[in-house]
Amino acid sequence: MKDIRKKAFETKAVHAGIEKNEHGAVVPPIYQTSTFKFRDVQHGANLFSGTEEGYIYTRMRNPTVEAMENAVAVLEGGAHALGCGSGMAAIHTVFAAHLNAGDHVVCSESVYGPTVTLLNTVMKRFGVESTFVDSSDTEAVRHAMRENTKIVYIETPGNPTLVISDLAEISRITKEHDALCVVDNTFMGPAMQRPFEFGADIVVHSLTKSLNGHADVVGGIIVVREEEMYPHIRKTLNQIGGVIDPFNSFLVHRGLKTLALRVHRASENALAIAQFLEHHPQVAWVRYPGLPSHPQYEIGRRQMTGHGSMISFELRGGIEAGKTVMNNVHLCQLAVSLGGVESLIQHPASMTHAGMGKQQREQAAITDGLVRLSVGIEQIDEIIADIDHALGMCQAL
Ligand code: LCS
Repeated sequence: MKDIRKKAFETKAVHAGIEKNEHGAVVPPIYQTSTFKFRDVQHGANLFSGTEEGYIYTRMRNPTVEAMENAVAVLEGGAHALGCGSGMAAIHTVFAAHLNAGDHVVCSESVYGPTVTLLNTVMKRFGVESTFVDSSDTEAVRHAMRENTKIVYIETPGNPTLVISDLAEISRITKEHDALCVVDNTFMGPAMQRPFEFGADIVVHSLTKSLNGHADVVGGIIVVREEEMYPHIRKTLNQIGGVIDPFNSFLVHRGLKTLALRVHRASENALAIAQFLEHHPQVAWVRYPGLPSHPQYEIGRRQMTGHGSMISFELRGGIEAGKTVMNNVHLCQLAVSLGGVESLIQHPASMTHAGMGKQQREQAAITDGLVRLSVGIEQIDEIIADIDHALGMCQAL
């Protein structure tokens, strides 16, 4: 399709990345091959030297992987994308490509737990220092910047507190310091937030979440705003080797086609659930970007075109009541991960964010009583009835 980038998001989601199929295939075929045959020795040498264009080896390039990468690049509005074996592989590859011993990272304090651990362990061993800040406080980000700050890493809304950071302001501060603004856009996805429009340099995703959307793939992706950033990251990924495989790429590409439908339905459901929780006598507080009570509601309205599917809340009965709810839901499943068609509930302090340690969790307002809900696309009254029933079990405590 001509000018795919100028089409509406829903149209791009269906058609992006499928332009070049042999035999007129409507869906990109799965090139489930590790290697590609050369015509002769000269052809192989030409491909390696770059004087001829073509495929060599699937860790380097694969047509099925590229089709999915192109689709995500179009949806994010970036120049190019690189599929990775997981969201963590994408994050690590960005760090490995851009950081040297002696460099410094400023990172949102409320991010996926293993991102904190990666910076505090592996990257620290390689001589990279990190400062974790409440990135909803733009002044705190400015204050944390140092001469050697090379990356400002933002997750907004943050996992699991849903704290929202001002992407335009933070990108501006990052540029003043000649650093890169890297945004983990996993929670909103490109249907509802496109960080490049606010000045971000690199976007990363866990494809495991809404972009695939069906809880059957682990994958990640790096999207770059400018073409010139691509070759170096690609070379780094090729050396580290954390690539995605063709079959998982195919599944993600299939999931992308319904991305807009899925996330809008999940977001509608999530708003209804957040409103239900906010008025429930057992609930101490609820954080959801679509509630005017969210502390950064206005920033969210400026940079997001929806509210997303993630809710965090705490019960008046604290963690014991939270455990009762998590143990008594039936439709919502007690499992980590998020952004799928099915509703999932989990306890960050003992699960996704356990590895951060209590002190760093407390600094990031990840309380022991916080319960996280990823809302799916099931029928809304049935999800609410499930949660209502589980909340009813707390009264017996
Ligand atoms: N970024 C965010 C915001 C995430 O939530 C996750 C995983 C990752 C990166 C890493 O992606 P992965 O390597 O798992 O593909 N988040 C999870 C969560 O909250 N529950 O289980 C996994």
